Amino acid sequence: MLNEADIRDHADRIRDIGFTVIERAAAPVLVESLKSALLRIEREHNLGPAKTSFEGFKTVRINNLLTYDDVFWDVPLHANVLPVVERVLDRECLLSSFCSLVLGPGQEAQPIHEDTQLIPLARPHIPITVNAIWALSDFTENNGATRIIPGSHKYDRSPEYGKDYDAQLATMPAGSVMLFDSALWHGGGANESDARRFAFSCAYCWGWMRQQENLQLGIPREIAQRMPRRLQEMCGYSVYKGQFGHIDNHDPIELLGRERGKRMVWEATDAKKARETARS
Ligand SMILES: O=C(O)CCC(=O)C(=O)O
Repeated sequence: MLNEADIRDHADRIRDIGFTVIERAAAPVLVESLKSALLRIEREHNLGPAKTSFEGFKTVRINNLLTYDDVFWDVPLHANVLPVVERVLDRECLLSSFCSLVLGPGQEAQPIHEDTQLIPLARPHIPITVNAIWALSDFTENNGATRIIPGSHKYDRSPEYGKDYDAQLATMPAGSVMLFDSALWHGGGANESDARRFAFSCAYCWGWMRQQENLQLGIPREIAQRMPRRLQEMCGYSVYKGQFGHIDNHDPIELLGRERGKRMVWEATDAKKARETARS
C-alpha cells in the first residue's frame, strides 16, 4: 500500500519527467486472474486485432472491459495506483478509457504519439489525462515494452505521426504499472519475442472533460448498478464540483438507486451563505 510520501514522489515524477513506475503494484494472483479473464474473453468472443497502424495488426485490444468480467473492476480502483492519479488530477477524476493491449509476436512498434494531441489546447498544458499502463507480462527489451520520451510532456508540440524518435523502453516486471501524463510522447514497442505481451491501458481524466469511451451508454445499467460507488462515479455517474454532469439538477448516480453525492453548486452556495449569515 502506498504511503503519503510514495504518493507525493510518484506525483512529482509525473510532473517533472512525465512518468513514474510503481513496481509490482498488483499482486501476482490478481495479474494471473486478469490474464486468464482476457484469454477467456478473446476465445468466447472470437476477438482479434483491429488492424490499423495505430491499434496494431497483431495486437488484440478489448475495449469497454468493465462489462466483460467483474475482475477488471479492481484495475481502475487499485489502491496502489488510484491515489497517485487523484493527486495529479483530483478525487473527482473519471475513467476515460480502459482496454487491453496484447501484443502478439511480430507486432511492429506503434507510432510515437501523445494521447491529448487532438485536443485543441496549446502545449505544454496541465495534465488533463493520466494513463496507467499495467504490465501483465514482464515488459522486456524485446517484447514490446512501451517506448517513452522522458520530459516530452513539456514540449510545445506533438510528435509527427510515423516519424522515428529516440525513445527509452519502459521495461518493468509483471504487476508493475507505469503512470504517465498523457501528453508524454510514447508508443508501444515492437514485439520481437515469441510470446505475447499482456497489458492494459487504463486512462483517467478530469471530471470536467469528455471521457474517451462513452461508459454511461456502453455499460449496461444492470452491470453499473452492481459496481462499487467510486467506480460508478468514475464511469460518469457523478457531478463534477456539483455543476458538470447533472441531469435536471439531479446526480446521475440516483439512476443507479443510490443517494446523491454532492449538492448542486447552486444549492450549496445558498446553504453556505445561510450558514455564514447565521454565524455573523
Ligand atoms: O502498447 C503500449 O505499450 C502503448 C499503447 C498506447 O500508447 C496506445 O495505444 O495509445
